[in-house]
Amino acid sequence: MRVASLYDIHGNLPALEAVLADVGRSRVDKVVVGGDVASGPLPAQTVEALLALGDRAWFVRGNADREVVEAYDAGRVDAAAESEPARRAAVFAAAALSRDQRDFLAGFSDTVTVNLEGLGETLFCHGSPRDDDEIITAATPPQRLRRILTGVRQRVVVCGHTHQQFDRRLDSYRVINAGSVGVPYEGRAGAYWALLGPGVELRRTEYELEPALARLRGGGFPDLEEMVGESLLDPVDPAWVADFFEGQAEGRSR
Ligand SMILES: [Mn+2]
Repeated sequence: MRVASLYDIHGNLPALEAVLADVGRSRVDKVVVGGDVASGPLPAQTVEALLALGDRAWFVRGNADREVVEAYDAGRVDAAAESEPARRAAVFAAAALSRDQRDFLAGFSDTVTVNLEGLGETLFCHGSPRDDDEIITAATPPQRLRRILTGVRQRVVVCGHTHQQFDRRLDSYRVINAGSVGVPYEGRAGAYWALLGPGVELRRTEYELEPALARLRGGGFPDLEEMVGESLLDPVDPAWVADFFEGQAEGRSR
């Protein structure tokens, strides 16, 4: 089995379309979507594109998918009333989704396990195997990563959530971050994903930013300029982002 793993799309439909075209040329058996699909500029259209994959795709729940469903169920529809950007994005998405689309998100799995050619049993999760909101980066200290991996049976773990690709080894484990399709923190624009089996290929798909931005701006997403600024137009330094996330992780270490 050979899979394309697509994480952290965040409502960036033009980026998703570019990646799906690339995936179509890559002879994969399945697509694993690693969560955080709708929370962003074009929520409903992005969910429709994913639904169209049908049984070619498996879905892992991200923290943002969970927050969108929570916002939908609580009847929160006023994004402007939310002071925090992630909550604002969740409410914006919840207000855009239909009941069927909400049910689709609510049906995502905590984790997905796939037996991959050349890699063996591989665990796909969003943040970490135990928590969809837990941070793992290229800079996560071995002691903390070892605690996170305690009890994980699979030798290969694929995660996302921090929007930056890596492929690292610790003890007998290989931990891979597939990167972010929609909101990468890579220091360079593009749509980032991973092709798994037999090897690990960290991929970057280019797409034309100007027409993409015009479509994204049409969605009325409140934090669009900040989102595309820090990820695509004037990308922040990836090492700074990893340090920033590690600082957050330090604050709630266990
Ligand atoms: Mn995310």
